[in-house]
Amino acid sequence: MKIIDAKVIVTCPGRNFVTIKIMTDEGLYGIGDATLNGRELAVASYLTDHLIPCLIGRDAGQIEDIWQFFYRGAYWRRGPVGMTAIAAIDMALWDIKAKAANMPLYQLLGGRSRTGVMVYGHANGTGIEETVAEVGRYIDMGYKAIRAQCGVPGLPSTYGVSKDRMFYEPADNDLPSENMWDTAAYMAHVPKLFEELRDTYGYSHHLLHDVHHRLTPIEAGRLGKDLEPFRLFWLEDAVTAELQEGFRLIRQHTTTPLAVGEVFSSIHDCHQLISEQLIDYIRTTIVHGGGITSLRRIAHLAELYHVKTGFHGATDLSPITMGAALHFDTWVPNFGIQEYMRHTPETDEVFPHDYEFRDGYLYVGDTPGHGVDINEELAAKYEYKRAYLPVNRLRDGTMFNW
Ligand code: CS2
Ligand code: MG
Repeated sequence: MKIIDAKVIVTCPGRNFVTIKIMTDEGLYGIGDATLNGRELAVASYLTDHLIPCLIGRDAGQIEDIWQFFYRGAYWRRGPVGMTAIAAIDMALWDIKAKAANMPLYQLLGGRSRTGVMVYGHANGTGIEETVAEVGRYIDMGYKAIRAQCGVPGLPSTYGVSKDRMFYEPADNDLPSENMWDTAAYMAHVPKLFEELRDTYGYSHHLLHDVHHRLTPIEAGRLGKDLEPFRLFWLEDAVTAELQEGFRLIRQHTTTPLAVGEVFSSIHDCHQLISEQLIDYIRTTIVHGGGITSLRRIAHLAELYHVKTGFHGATDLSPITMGAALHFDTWVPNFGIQEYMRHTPETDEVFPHDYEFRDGYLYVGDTPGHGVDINEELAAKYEYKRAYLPVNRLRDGTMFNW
């Protein structure tokens, strides 16, 4: 089966999404997510101007060879833009292969390991009281696992506290908006939130928290220790993770489980973290980690070291990634949990899909492929609109991590 054409579709149903559509000479097509929040057009160009010309004429079934061609052939390896582009092509080729085999993608990967995929939702609020109430709302919606984020006294805004309770879109401006950060205020406040949550709801639900890259390893050790009585499912992105051995320091001080990796783009970004058991969950997901072909390697490495998957699943990853991830989650033996930040109704209209949420779990359908499509006519109605993720500064103006 030959690839005869491919195109990049940029659409903005409330936020920007980039999609590649690959067409074959047997009439089958596949689609892949190429969305990189705040840098969407860089990936669109990487595909249109650099990868697609090399794709036409190739055998659509040679998924691994095409992956190796684009990874090794670039000379300039790794990085979020290139690996997101490779991931998009990889997702589309797996979609085609599963359609050609007339089976849902999870069957092609190795069949079902579980009936449903446990997900976690995002409860947030400006203060502890509102956040506690939001967690209660998610419990009432049937979630077994809930991430809790709340505002910090004295800070005008903070990561994870959205204007719209159901959807969280951090890329909020035509140029980067500037947030302010205060580590001491944050570290003093977070344990109070989880103490209140456990006092209110007990220990029957998993609670998660995302630090969003803002501590040093010793600060993360302190926070992890302070949170131990509240038994978190995980503490996410406690530190920026370029220094993988920095997690040794965190591990020395706390048994709170650690998750990291949504910003990683290859197995090399997490090899030491996994092989030294410095983390418990790897968050790297299909769209930014090089596709299904690459994530299979990461999941198999993780399996050797008791590390489980915990895919990133934010609103700014398209429903195509969510669909492909759910097929992967349904198969992968060392599954941990799947993030599920719902998409807006207009996004779901552009990307019709067969997965559905029931009582705290997502369930894939049995449509051949990854079960997600794109309505090109509708997509064309939503023009790209430049949007940046915020930046963060400390109170004294020092540039910091958002
Ligand atoms: C977050 C994301 O979902 C998460 O865990 O870290 O909201 C992240 O901030 C966005 O995906 C960035 O675009
Ligand atoms: Mg995160």
